Amino acid sequence: VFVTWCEAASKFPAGFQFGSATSSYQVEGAWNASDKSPSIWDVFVHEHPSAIADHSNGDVACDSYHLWKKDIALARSLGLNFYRFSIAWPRLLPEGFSNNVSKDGTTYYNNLINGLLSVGIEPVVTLYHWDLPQNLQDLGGWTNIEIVNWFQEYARVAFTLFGDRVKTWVTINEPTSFCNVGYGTGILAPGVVSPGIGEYLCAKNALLSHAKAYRLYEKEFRDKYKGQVGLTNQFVWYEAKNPGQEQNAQLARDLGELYTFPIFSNIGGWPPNIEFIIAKNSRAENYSSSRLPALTEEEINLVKGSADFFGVNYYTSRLVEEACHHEQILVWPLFGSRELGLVFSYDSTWLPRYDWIASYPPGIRRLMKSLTERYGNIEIKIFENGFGMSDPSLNDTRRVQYIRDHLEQVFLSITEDGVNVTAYTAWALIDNFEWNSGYKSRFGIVHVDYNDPKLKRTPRASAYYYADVIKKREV
Ligand code: PNW
Repeated sequence: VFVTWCEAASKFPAGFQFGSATSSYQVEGAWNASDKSPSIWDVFVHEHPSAIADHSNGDVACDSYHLWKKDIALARSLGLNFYRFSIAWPRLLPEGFSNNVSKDGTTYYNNLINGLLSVGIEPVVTLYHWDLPQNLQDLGGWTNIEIVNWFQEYARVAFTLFGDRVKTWVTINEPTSFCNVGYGTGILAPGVVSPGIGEYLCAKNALLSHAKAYRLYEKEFRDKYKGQVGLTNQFVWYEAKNPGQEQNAQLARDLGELYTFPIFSNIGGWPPNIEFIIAKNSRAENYSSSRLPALTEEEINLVKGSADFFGVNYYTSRLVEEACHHEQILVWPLFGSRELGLVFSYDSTWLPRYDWIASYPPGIRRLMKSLTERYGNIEIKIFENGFGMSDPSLNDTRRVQYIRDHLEQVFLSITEDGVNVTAYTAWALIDNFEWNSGYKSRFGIVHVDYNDPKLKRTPRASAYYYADVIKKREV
C-alpha cells in the first residue's frame, strides 16, 4: 500500500494536462494565400525588415498552412494531451469584419481541429496572438474603442464555426506584450510609438474585448457547448533585490496584474495603487486626466469575473530596485518601469540563460502561489513556458534542464501549495518566427530545417524528454 501511495504521490493529478503551442503568424506562412488579407505583422516586416534581427519575415515560416498534417503527427508522437494554436484573424475574416468569412480560412482551421481530434488531441484555440488585420489597424487597431465590437463579432464567428469541437478558448494572448511593445515602445507590430498613452488605450480596449467575447460565449454558446473561455497573459515574477524593498517588488507585480485584478479581484477595476500612481504622474506632467483611461462602473462589472480560467505564460523573473534617474527610459516588463521609478535585473546564478530569459524556476511557483493568495483558488493553466537557443542542435540539454526544473516547481505548486493549476504548455512545438529575433532564436522542442524546401521537422532531446514526462505523468 505504501509503495502505491508513494507512486501516486509523485504523479501529476489525473486531470492535469500537458500540451505544446504555436501561433498563427509564427508558423503558418502562406501570408497571402487565397483571400487572406495582410495582418499588421505582414505589413510591419515588409516595411521595416531591419526591425527583425535577420531581416526575415513570416511569409513562409514553417509553412504549417500546408504542413499541418506533419504538425499533428508530431504532436501525436509526443503524446500531447492538447495543442494550443491561434487563428489568424485576417485569414478567417479577410476584411476584419464578420460580413465576409473566408471559405478557405474556415477549411484550414476545420482541418487542423478535426485532425487533432481524430488522434485524441484537444485543440486549444487562441483568437488573438498578435496578427490583427491591417485594415483594422488603419482605423486605429487596439487604440480604437470600436475594436471591442469588431473583436466580439470575430469571436462570434469562431465560436459558431468551431465551438462544437473546441472546448478551451483563449481570447487574447499577452496583452502586456502587444500593448506595451506594439503601442508603447513600438518594437513589435504595428510599431506605434506612444509610451504611456497608446499602450493604455490598448490595455483598456483589449480587456473590454476579452470580456465582451467572454460574455457572448456565456450568453449564447455555453449551454450548448460547455466550453471554457479565458485570457492568457505573460508574467515576470518580481522579487526585491535588497532586503526592505518588498513594497517595490509588490508594486511591479501589481502593474503585472493590470489584466488580472480587473477580472479576478472582488472589487474589479484597475489595480487601485497603479491607477493612483498613473493619475498622479499624469497630473505632474500637466495632463488634464489620467493617461490610464478610466473604467466606468458598467465596464468594471462587464470585466469582473469574465474568465473560467487564467492563462499564465511564464519564462523568467527579475529583481527590483528603485531607479536613481527617473527620466531613464526603462522598458517594462523586463528592464524597468518609468511609471513606477523601478529598474529590474537578474541574478547571474539564474541558469541556463538565453537573451532575456534567465532561468529561475522558483519564480513560476511563487507567482502561482501569489496569484492564488490574492485572487482565491482560481484555475490556472500555464499556456507558455519555454527556452530559446541560437544553437540549432538536436541535443538541447539546456532546454531539457529548463523544462524539467520548471515542471518540478509546477508539481510542488500542486502538492505543497494547493494551487489549482491544471495545464502545462511547452512553448513551442516547433522552431518558428520569433518576432524581432526572426529565425535566429529557436524555441522549438522540435527542430525545423529552414534550408530544406520541405521544412523538415525533427524532434530534439527536449521533445523526447517531454514525451517521457507525459507518458509517466511525473518529472
Ligand atoms: C511570448 N516577457 O512572448 C509570446 O506569446 C510568443 O509568441 C513568443 O514566441 C514567446 O513568448 C517567446 O518569446 C513573451 O517579457 C514576450 O517575459 C515577453 C515576455 C514573455 C513572453
